[in-house]
Amino acid sequence: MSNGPDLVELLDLATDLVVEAGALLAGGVSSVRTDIATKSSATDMVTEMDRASERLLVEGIRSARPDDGVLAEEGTSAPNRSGVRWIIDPLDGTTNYLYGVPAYAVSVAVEVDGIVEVGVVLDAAHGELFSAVRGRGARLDGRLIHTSPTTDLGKALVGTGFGYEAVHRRAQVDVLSGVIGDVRDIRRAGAAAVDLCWVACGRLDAYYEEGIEPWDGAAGLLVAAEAGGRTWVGASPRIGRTITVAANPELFDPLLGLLVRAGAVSQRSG
Ligand code: LIP
Repeated sequence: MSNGPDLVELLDLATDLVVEAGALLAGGVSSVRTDIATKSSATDMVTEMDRASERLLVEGIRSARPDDGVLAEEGTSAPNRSGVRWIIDPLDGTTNYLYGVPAYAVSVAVEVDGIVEVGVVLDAAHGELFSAVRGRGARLDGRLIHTSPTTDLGKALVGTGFGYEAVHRRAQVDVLSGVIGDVRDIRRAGAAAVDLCWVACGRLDAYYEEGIEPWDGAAGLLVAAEAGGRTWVGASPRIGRTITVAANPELFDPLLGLLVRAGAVSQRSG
């Protein structure tokens, strides 16, 4: 019998904190344009609300579980002395948030011994809470969810996104031009965590994106996988970063094949 942490307790703590952070973000949605800094490029913005949400999440984790590690988008990093590490995006979809586009999320994943066991994503604008515990399915507001039944790539609605650096964006558009003619259509919602949860509940048939960061994808990847999807994070030689792919099981191989053809992936792997 394992002495690992209680995953339901971790899920409950993650859920409480994510909901609190979502309420904090809701309170700041109309006042955020006054304090904007940039990160990797002029298009990569961070607001005081990204930082405030991160503080709230990290303080909550520290007070409940002081020995846990933390990796968070806005720079908090704490060593892991308990085997548990929290991977946090305090506001995924910052650009949407700044413009009032209703697709932004708080994303929290909990890793135990290097494996993500719990994922919680709050689509804060819609108040939709996605969650998953490894081996126990994925849920939207408590109800089990499943990936779409679409079997034909030509009829697939595929989500993607673009990085912040101009050189990467141009390469991503080249890949997109190799994909868009072979699928039903493309969506760019602007928050990778939301995209992955939409694959989980069938609003998207599939999603791929080059260059997202661990905090963007960690929780959503578990939600998508627990909803029956196939997920993969591999190398994207074109931009020297990672590529993240999630799809229902029928579409995963055809999509990966298309991404190989479009030059985003050098060899097939699942
Ligand atoms: C962003 C996303 C978006 C993606 C960007 C970026 P941020 O995260 O989730 O969908 O295309 O590359 O990673 O910066 O808003 O947390």
